[in-house]
Amino acid sequence: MTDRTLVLVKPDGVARGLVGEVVSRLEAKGLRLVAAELRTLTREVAEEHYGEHREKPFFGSLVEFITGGPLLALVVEGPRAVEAFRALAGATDPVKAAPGTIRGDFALEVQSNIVHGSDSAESAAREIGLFFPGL
Ligand code: IDP
Repeated sequence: MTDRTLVLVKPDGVARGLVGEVVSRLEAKGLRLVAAELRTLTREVAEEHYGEHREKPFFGSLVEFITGGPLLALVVEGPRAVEAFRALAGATDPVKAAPGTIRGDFALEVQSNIVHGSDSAESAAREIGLFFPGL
């Protein structure tokens, strides 16, 4: 059974030159690239993508951050792709993320945590539709 998930190398990860590192890790794990595009998000797409956080105190700052420069949007596939990439990414708070994970190895701040990965099959379908309509 092959699943798909949406992965973002967020603007901090692109600015720090970590695109190759992230792609290398997910390919090494066995996940396959289905789509890839470097783009700067509009506020509308960013607010839709993070819609579940609309009421959170960090929402405005999160939208500024995610629209603040180019990000790399990826669709990847493989067995249990959602769970597999979340394991590679590590915990949301990089200080709590285990060493050996992307966030655990490369980040210190909760907002600038390098990568996004869909958190469920339902989120993946919604997010892939938002970023790559028609895929
Ligand atoms: P996830 O990215 O690990 O799924 P979520 O809780 O869905 O984590 O949060 C989405 C994103 O919002 C995080 O990756 C991070 O960039 C940002 N974020 C989460 N919590 C905070 C916070 O307390 N302050 C600032 N930014 C946050």
